[in-house]
Amino acid sequence: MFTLQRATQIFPETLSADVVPAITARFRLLSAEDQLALIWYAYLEMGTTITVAAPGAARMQFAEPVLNQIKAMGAAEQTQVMCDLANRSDTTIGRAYSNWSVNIKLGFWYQLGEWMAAGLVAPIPKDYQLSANASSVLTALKGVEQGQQITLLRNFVVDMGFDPQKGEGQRVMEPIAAPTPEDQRQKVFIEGVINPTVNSYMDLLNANDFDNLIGLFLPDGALQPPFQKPIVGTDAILRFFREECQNLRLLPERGYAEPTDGDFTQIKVTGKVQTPWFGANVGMNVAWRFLLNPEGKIYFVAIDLLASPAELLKFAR
Ligand code: 45D
Repeated sequence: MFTLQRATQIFPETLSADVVPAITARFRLLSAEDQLALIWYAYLEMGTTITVAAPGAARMQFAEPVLNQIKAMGAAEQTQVMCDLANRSDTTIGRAYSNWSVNIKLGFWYQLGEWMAAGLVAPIPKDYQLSANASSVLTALKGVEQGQQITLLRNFVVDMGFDPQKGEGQRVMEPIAAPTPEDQRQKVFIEGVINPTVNSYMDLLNANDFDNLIGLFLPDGALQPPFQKPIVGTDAILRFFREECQNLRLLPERGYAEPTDGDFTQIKVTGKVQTPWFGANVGMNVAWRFLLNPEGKIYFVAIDLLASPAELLKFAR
């Protein structure tokens, strides 16, 4: 029978973007000053081809007190706060930051970036010289696909701050928007796959209908986001959906299904995902690897960020 460990290994030929954890590991070894400057240069350069959507007020309200506190500081103190975040130092702001959901963290940095550009918050010094290692990490980052670049930036932002509980606490998250009304929902079509669970999964996630979406999972089911450990159990998965999956756009293209041990079914689907931060500007190439029990409930699903567009078409037998 399937254990979670075995489930994670279905469709072993799927090549995920290993450059992302590799570049992230090299980034972590850099000094805080280098980290901030590198992100700044990468962010500026990306801004010439894609624009990030300004976060709405509902998202920003939680970061606002800290943002205003930083804006009121002198330049040296502002730089110190940003370095402390990058260093994961134990500070009041570092602790507040670590309790925010991913999207609040991104919104916080979005605002700081705007203020740095406007001269309201200490910018990266004009004559700042990246170390040789930092330059090489920046070159590596510029060389990967756009979907991989934004994943890297997101990783960098998620890793900052000081979390004494290592993510075990109750996170502050933005309010949950109402699901899309039934009559405005669109249905996906997946070439090669006719499976009601998989289609419902895509359609319900696209409609922000997390309460019905979670009903597709077995109570001890698991979901594995890109480069993360599986999230196990419906309580934890539902929380993850509410916290990180609002307004995603799933654009599955094709796939195939086959029976496997114990009357389970394994289904691999490839396609694109868009994040509300960049909209249709960036399509991330992903694979979904589903393992369904004989009743069609989800025991396991992994989402992989693919190494290259060629992976979209690869279905080995
Ligand atoms: O340090 O089926 C400055 C799941 C300089 C769910 C800055 C999914 C200083 C199930 C520039 C100011 C979620 C798994 C910093 C599917 C400094 C499911 C600012 C997949 C930090 C399909 C930097 C979803 C800034 C996926 C503002 C794959 C950076 C979603 C902003 C992927 C970066 C979403 C932003 C991604 C990055 C979003 C906004 C990768 C956003 C990335």
